[in-house]
Amino acid sequence: MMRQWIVMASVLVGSFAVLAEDGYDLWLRYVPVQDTGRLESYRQKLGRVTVLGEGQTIEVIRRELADGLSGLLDKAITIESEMKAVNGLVAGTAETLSAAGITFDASMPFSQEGYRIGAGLFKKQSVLVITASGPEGLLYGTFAFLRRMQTEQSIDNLDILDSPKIDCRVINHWDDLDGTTERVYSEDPRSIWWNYDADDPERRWRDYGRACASVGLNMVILNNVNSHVEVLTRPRLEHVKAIADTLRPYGIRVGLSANVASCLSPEHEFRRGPGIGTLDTLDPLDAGVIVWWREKIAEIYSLIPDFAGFLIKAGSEGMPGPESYGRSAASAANMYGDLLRPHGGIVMWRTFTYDVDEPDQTKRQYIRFAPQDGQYNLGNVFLQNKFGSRDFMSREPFHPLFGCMGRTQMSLELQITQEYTGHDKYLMFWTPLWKEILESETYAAGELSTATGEGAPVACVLDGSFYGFPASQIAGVANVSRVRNWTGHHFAQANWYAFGRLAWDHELSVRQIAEEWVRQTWGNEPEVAGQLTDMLISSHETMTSYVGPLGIAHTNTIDWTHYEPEPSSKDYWQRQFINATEDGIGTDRTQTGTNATGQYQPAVARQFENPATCPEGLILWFHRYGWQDTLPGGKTVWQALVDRYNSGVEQVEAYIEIWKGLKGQVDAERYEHVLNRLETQHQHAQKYRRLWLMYFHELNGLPLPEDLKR
Ligand code: GCW
Repeated sequence: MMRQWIVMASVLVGSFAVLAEDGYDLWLRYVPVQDTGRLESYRQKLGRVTVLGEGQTIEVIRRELADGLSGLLDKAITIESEMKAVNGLVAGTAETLSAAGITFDASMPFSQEGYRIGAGLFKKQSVLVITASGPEGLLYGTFAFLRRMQTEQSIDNLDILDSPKIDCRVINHWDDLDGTTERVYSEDPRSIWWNYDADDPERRWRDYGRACASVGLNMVILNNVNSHVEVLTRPRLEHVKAIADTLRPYGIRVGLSANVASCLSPEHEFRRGPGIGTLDTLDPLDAGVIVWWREKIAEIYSLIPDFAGFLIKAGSEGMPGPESYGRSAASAANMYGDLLRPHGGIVMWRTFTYDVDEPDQTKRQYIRFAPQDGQYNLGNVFLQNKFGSRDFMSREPFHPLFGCMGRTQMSLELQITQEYTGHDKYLMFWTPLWKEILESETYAAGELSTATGEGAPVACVLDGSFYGFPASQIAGVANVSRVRNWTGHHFAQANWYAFGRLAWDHELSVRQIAEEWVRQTWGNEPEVAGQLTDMLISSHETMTSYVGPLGIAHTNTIDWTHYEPEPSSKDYWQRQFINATEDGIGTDRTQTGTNATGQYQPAVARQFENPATCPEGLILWFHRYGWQDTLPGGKTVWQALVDRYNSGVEQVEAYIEIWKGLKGQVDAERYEHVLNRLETQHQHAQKYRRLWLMYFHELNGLPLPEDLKR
């Protein structure tokens, strides 16, 4: 660990030690417990620590407990492999516990990945037990136990039973084979997977595996959905095997984005390279195509026996698709699903296509995919759907496909990275928006559903519980690069952490996740932790106030970066998602307009159509207003917009003040780094406000705020 103790004196908090840190350790810092009472009680309870069993994952558990407990308890802890005496902690699968003579009530049902922490008996004396039916569950239980201690909670009388609500919890890396990451969202352009010149790349892979496992993530797609055909060639597959071998002990299976044109012969060239096969067609029902893919899949599994499967972007943004051969997405997804099933692999077919002939962009995915409900095989085929019908805007209503696909395993795609929301330069925590989407009631269960308490929120459609589907999947687009602290902004680590925690348990609250991360990453000092948690929780709304106030979207550049504020995007996107003219702003997507609301269940449509029940944060997404019309909240549209922009700028100013007040209470290296980024964010918030209000003012002639030039 890259650490160095710096002892600092502070008038406010007395003399204390602050670590100089570079963020590489993420939330797994394992610094000594500060609360002396807690520390004493932990030390007493953990006199001996035993990990039973053998195998790669068990070794990971041993290492993690040794490092974690030695750090937290501030003394060297040796992990024993055999049960010798009581007074302590033992981790073992149900099988190894009973072989060691430990009795433990394991009667409650476990899922394969679930775990239990509680009291057991060894030689008639009590012992603290972490157990699971297999090593992966034990790994998750171990991390959960360490998390309790990192956040300085009691470990007395524990009785915890936990298991994931979603089966496939997947990170998608948009990383290219040339070693770069799409749009450099995380400071360093280099991918952690596809650079062959890195010193000790396995160390990064291992530490990545630890981080993912610590929050329960179990699958990783290593390459961009805009997939280079070349990824399925032998040398690349051997590289993938090396990554898979490194991540396997952490319970992580690797998969790849596959390009459906791979089977074509080299004369055929689509986006991302010529074919590597021998064929003249990619028609998924063609016998030769099926044979080619069967053999390719067999080759992959001969190298990587637990390969996760394929993520597929097809018929979208220049990526070839089955539609050009007159076949549906479902026929292709099922073809891959059938071939992967015998090996235990899955297919994640993306719905992100928008070349349907329909003027309102937001309606196109529904038009293409809703008629295909029931055509996708259940079990190992998923339809991976972005959270909204556009593209990871700062706020969008939940995707209408979640409310109408009762016979299809829908999966939710989130963006952990911040493509349109400030890259790694803004302090911005996605979780409030993710929860808003997960908790959105689809009314797929009918009108009375919520009244009877049996609703069908997106979360229950997604986790399969509502329709009783056999499997479930969720994906998040990564924000990781080779930058030392992984994500550029130290606070962007929180989005990675939160994605894992929510994928595991979507019922966790925003506050719980934020506070857990803050305490582990910045320390348990209550005032500091409280301020940082509040800042994190409010940060999505803050960013939205200047990036997407009242539901307008695409207010940043349409160039490759999607980063800078840019009112000159007054072309197509401006008309679709802002639609500002002399007489007003916003788009009527109700029945009197594009009728995008008609793609939702009637109760949802009514909610969005009625301005009084439409969330104010989406009002201009669904409604068009004159500049001086009054919104249900009582302000004119112009005033509400001006106020939103102002509050966005003021909130960032408040974050800077809070952060400056923490000087000396967080380590100097991370302090300076975050301060610097907050200042950039402040300049950006002002720029958004200035450029967009000036642009609107030129259209409507209404007075601008006095201090706009600030
Ligand atoms: O809007 C676009 C992004 C692309 C991305 C695409 C997608 C990887 O700008 O970078 O491609 O969405 O999600 O397929």
